[in-house]
Amino acid sequence: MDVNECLFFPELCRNGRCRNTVGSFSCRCNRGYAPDESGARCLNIDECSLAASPADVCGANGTCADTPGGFECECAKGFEVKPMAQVGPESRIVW
Ligand SMILES: [Ca+2]
Repeated sequence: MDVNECLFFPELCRNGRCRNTVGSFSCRCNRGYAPDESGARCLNIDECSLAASPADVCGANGTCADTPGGFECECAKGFEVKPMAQVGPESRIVW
């Protein structure tokens, strides 16, 4: 019989959605979160450290600040924030 891991372990897929599958489960992480090594939790993506230089994220006139599930650009005086793409991968694990 299949066990619904999602109901059995409420901590699964924190910051994401747990989906029961036959014999396993999968996490669908919220936007801005990526699965950890086990695939059972979703961790905040540090967008600022993904780029070679924080200036690549927010430009030369902005300062990147990582936030849970996203990031913010603090702009130098006279500059505005422009919307950017977000990262939201999906993971599956099999037991
Ligand atoms: Ca983040």
